[in-house]
Amino acid sequence: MNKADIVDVLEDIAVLLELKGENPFKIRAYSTGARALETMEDDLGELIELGKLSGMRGIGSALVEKIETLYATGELAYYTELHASVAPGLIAMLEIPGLGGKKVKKLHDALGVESIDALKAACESGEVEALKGFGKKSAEKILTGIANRAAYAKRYHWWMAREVAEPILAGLRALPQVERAEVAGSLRRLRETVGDLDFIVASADSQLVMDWFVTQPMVAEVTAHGVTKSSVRFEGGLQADLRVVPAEQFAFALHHFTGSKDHNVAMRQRALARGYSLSEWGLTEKVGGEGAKPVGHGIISEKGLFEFLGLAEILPELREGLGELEAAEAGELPTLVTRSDIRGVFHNHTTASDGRGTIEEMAAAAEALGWDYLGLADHSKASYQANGLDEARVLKQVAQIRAFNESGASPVHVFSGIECDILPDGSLDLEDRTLDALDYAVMSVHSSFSQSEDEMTARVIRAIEHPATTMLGHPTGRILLRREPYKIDLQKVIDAAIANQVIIEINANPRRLDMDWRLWRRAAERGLMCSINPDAHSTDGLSYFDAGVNIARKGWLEKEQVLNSRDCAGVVRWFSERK
Ligand code: DGT
Ligand code: CA
Ligand code: CA
Ligand code: ZN
Repeated sequence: MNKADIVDVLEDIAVLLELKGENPFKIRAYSTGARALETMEDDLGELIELGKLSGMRGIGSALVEKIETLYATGELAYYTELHASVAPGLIAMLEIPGLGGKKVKKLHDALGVESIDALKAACESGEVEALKGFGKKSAEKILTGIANRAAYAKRYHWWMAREVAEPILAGLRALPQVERAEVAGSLRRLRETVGDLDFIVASADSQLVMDWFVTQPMVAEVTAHGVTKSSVRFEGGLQADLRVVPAEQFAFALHHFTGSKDHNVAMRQRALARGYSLSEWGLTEKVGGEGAKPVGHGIISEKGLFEFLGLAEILPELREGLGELEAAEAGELPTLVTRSDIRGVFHNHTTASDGRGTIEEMAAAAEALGWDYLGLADHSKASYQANGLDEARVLKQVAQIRAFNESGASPVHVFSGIECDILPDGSLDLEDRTLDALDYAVMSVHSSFSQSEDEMTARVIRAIEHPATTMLGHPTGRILLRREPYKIDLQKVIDAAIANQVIIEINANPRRLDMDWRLWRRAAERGLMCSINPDAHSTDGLSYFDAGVNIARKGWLEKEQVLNSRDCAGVVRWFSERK
């Protein structure tokens, strides 16, 4: 676990202890420790290795071992047990602005409230404002906080949202009364995160579809139950809207609720310019109002709608209001890379570093996916928390992979790679002659995230300019919904990558999706090559390449711009020409 995540855990512990009414000195030890760790300049891994953590100002003796455990394993039994010992409703209350551990404890002790709903009732009945230390203002503030919770609502990784959506969609399609059903919105546009799900159904019996939807076992709360629209919240918090429309409106509703807003605005303007008014209900003559004459009767698909407006069909993932109408009009939409174009993947870990699959297991999983080749890129020694490989272990693995290929045990060709750390000064973690023994190398930043933008940019460009560099790994280090990207001038990085014929990856881990889709179209036009890399740490992790294909498509990438679409010989050629 990295430093920022450990800081979060320590802060969490402090709040939970507060909530339990623990000794203030104990609580302060954790909050002080969190702050000390957060502002610490030194590399945490180095401090731990040198045994210097216990000497750091602000880090008490009780914390040293916990930080070391978190750093090494990402888990801490003390924290897990503490978390489990507090009612979930009280933990939810902590998310309301202005409510910390102390206040939640007070509300719980004095009023017995153990859920947001109970707290809301206590505010409305005047119980909260009567409480010492609260008053009318804070009761009102709590109520607004509760009401705004939807607005601050969490987003979810696309991968997780899809897992929730799929069984619902399958269930809707299986209802005999349902003619057509789709998920619209950001999920269909393949955005990296999703706010809520939007189901669109064509059916003549809307009440029955609604009744089915709101009674699904994974529904935790029904927030609306109408004839044309219902909304629910699933266990885990994700919300979903369902709209049922008559079959003849389906294409228009699907297009409208797929969005994006910017795309819809551009489409409506285009319709207006041609004398039509476009909405989720359909197309009418521009006059508007009740008497407006409907047009475009035979349109039963989105393709039909686009054609009616003189456009080639624009796939949902391109509907972001970023010039897709212009490209569709000019017949210049890209032929997007597809999942079946992928012949293999390059950035994957094995049991040699922090992966859970052996060379043999990973190759078998690649074979099951129908791939021709698999690149293995374990961590290098500077990532010692991930059991990174030193020079000798790299060379040993190269020999193992050669023997595996020569044994003929698998139709999958395994390429020997490495995910080599880019050290803080931009030098590489392994010696040139070690890197030379490999087929390819992915270079990644895993430390000193808090460098200035200039330092980080220079650091990464120095690595790109090294002749052994084949690819740049997760170029911003972001963890979606959790950790911001480190500061880096990606345009300069892209320029350097193009100049040095270095590939930039789309790290397909659904929590990363780094480099961002917004940058790909222009970068690829200028000659940047992409590789879709699942960063798999187990055989299951290989399936993440799907999420990477999504992002490549959102970035307008075609097959030729993605290394993974080449056959084995094509990949060998790419590697050897750049050595
Ligand atoms: P999300 O849920 O935040 O991840 O993003 P979306 O795109 O799924 O947004 P959502 O669920 O609010 O609405 C679904 C689509 O409906 C949206 O992409 C476009 C359309 N839509 C919603 N509200 C408006 C609006 O006020 N104007 C226009 N033109 N379209 C809208
Ligand atoms: Ca949505
Ligand atoms: Ca919605
Ligand atoms: Zn990495």
